[in-house]
Parts: sequence; structure tokens; C-alpha cells
Amino acid sequence: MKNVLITGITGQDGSYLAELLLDKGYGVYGLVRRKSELSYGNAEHLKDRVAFIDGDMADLSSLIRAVHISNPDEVYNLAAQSFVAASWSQPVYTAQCDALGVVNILEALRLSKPDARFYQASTSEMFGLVQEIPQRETTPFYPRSPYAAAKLYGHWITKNYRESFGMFACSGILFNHESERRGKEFVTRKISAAAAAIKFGLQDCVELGNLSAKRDWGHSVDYVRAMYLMLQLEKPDDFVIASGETRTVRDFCSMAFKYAGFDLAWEGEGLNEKGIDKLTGKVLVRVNPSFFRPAEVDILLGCPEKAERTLGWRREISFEELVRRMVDNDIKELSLKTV
Ligand code: NAP
Ligand code: G4F
Repeated sequence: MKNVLITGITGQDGSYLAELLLDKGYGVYGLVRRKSELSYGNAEHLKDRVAFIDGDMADLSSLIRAVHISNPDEVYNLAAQSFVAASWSQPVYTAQCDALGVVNILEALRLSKPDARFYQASTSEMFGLVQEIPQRETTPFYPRSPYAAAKLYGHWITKNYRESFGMFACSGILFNHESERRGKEFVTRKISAAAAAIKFGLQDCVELGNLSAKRDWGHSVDYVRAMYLMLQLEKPDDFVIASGETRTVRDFCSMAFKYAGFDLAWEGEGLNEKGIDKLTGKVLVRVNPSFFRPAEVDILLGCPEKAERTLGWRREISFEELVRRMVDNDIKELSLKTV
């Protein structure tokens, strides 16, 4: 039996990846950071099947201990301060976790388990002010947030440990992926949760920032499968994982509200733009500039050709299906609460 150590196991991707690897027969260990009240987040339902280890990406000694306990054949480094907007208010912490955290775990492995295979959760945010469309593995990076700058260090240090020490270390440059387990501050879940709450009369309207930002959105279940495939290769390499389609935040709203039973019409421009329910004339979406970012990533569109060719990876869940699942899930959660 192979052992795996997953950092960020309580998050969206970590929990789906743990399920995938448990199904494949791995002994799964997950790093969990200490909170005032013990909780396993999205991995709560796995607590009888996963061995949790206390630790923090900013604490090298805790990572050395985690490697010692888990004796991993594979390590997936998914832990991060992953909310881009928060990286302007907590830039130093973001760097400690998303940049130095990566060299911490690489050092822990180099010193005591150098033959373990390593996956680093790199991101399409590194393309930032995009230098070409679509973005691929060879596209130059141009980070636009403290988060992206920190992740860029994580990306290059992973490559550097591969080239310097011959470690089997891969980076997945993953474009946005969402799910029913997505945190509620991220725009897709904020919209799906609001559409459900408005349907139940629990909320009047949702306030958003830049409606014109474009993202390449897929489902997390498809994307964690790509992470696993990367660590099964003969030689380590880096891959873009994307759907190859891009949509605006406005498009996501229209589709989410449609699945919740509303037909939205868009009126006005800029700060005055509104999403209006065609049936009742009520305003369901408004712009609130407090959700604008100091620097925006206007468009992300990835080319997954290399992953499809080399890993045999294909996404199975379409954009429409992703939105439908998220809205259905939020409606179900609310109907259980309101019974
Ligand atoms: P997520 O839901 O926010 O999960 C982040 C995980 O990291 C949580 O388990 C969190 O623990 C843990 N964590 C945060 N700070 C930590 C620290 N200092 N020490 C130990 N653990 C810590 O993120 P996700 O969407 O699953 O993304 C997984 C990874 O992929 C992240 O590195 C993210 O930056 C990257 N990524 C995500 C996407 C995407 O679209 N989802 C795209 C590209 C790359 P708590 O539960 O205690 O908060
Ligand atoms: O959902 P978001 O917060 O995700 P963002 O910034 O694209 O980052 C996510 O994807 C990255 C991969 O590209 C990951 F690396 C990262 O960890 C994270 O998972 O925002 C998406 C877009 C942005 O352009 C934002 O300005 O939606 C726009 N937006 C408009 N109104 C909003 C809102 N975003 C949020 N969170 N909240 C709003 O009200």
C-alpha cells in the first residue's frame, strides 16, 4: 500500500483528492492546522478513514514531523491562503504560507524522504496580466496580486528542486475550479448561495464587484484527477489544467439564477449595472465597488492540450453541469434548514 500526505486536506480540492486516493487504496494522511475549535472542514466525513496530523505550512518543524509520521510515497501540497482578495490585506502571511510554505515542505522532503513524489498547486493567477490568449505552459507569467506573486515563488522553487536535486516534483497550473464544496467568499459559490437564498425569500439581492472579469471554470473533481495523473508519469513535468472555455462573472450569474428559476435581464453600465428579474422587475444583482480589487485579472483562458496528450486527461463536467450542481446543492442545503 502506498502512503500519501495531503496538505490542505480540509479544503475543496484536498477533500476530493483524499476521496480519490482512498478509493485507489492509498493510506491517506492529511495535514490540519490548529484552530480554537477542532474541525476537519470538507474532510469531516473522512475522519474515520484519514490519519490527520497537526501542522502549519509556516512551521518547518511541523512539516518534518508530518513527513516522518506519514512516510509518504506521494505528497500533494494544496495548503494555501487561497483567496486572492485577502492577499492584499494579508500579504506577508500569504507569502509565508504560499511561498515559504512550499520551500518548507520541499526541505522537509529533501532531508528525510527525497524520493517521494511531489505535487505543487500552482495557479493560472500567475498569468495575471495575460501575455497571450489562450495561456499555455510556455506563456510568460505576470502576477497581479500578492497571492499570485507568492504562488510564482512556489512554482519556481518546485522546478528548482526538480532540477537541483533530481526530485520528482511537478506543478499543476490549474485554472479556476469550483464545486459544491467551494468556500462561500469565492464568486461562484457566493452567486449560487445567493440565488438559492433569494429563491427561498431569505435574501433580496447579491452585491458583486467586476461582472466583466472572465474565468476558465471547471469542476474540482475533474481537476484533482489531473493532479494524481501527474504523479504517475515516468518523468516529472508541469501542466496547464483548464476547460478551454472562458465566461464572464455576469454569464455565471445568468446561468445560476436560471437554475434557481429566475430569468435575468442586464441593464445599465459600470457601477449602475443591474441584473433584473424579468418576471417581477426586482433587482437581484447589483455592483458594489468594495468588491473591486486593487489590480484585476481581466481574462483567463487555458489551453489543456499538453495535459490531454501526455496525461490522457479530459474534463468530464461541463460548465453548465458545474453551475447546475452548485445551485442544486445550495437549494438542497437551504430546504433542509427551512424544513
Ligand atoms: P481552499 O478550499 O481554500 O483550501 C485551502 C486549504 O489550505 C485548507 O485546507 C486550509 O485549511 C489549508 N491551509 C491554509 N493555510 C494553511 C496553513 N498555514 N497551514 C496549513 N494548512 C493551511 O483551496 P482549494 O480551492 O482547495 O485550492 C487548493 C490549492 O490549489 C490551493 O493551494 C490554491 O491556492 C490552489 N489553486 C486553487 C484553484 C481553484 O480554482 N480552486 C486554482 C489554482 C490553484 P483550513 O481548512 O484550516 O482553512
Ligand atoms: O472567485 P474569485 O475570488 O477567484 P479568483 O480570484 O479567480 O481566484 C481563484 O482562482 C485562482 C485560479 O485562477 C486560484 F488560484 C485562487 O486560489 C482562487 O481559487 O474571483 C473570480 C473573479 C475575479 O475577477 C473577481 O474580481 O470574480 C470577480 N468578482 C466579482 N465580484 C468577485 C466578486 N470575486 C469575489 N470573490 N467576490 C465578488 O463579489
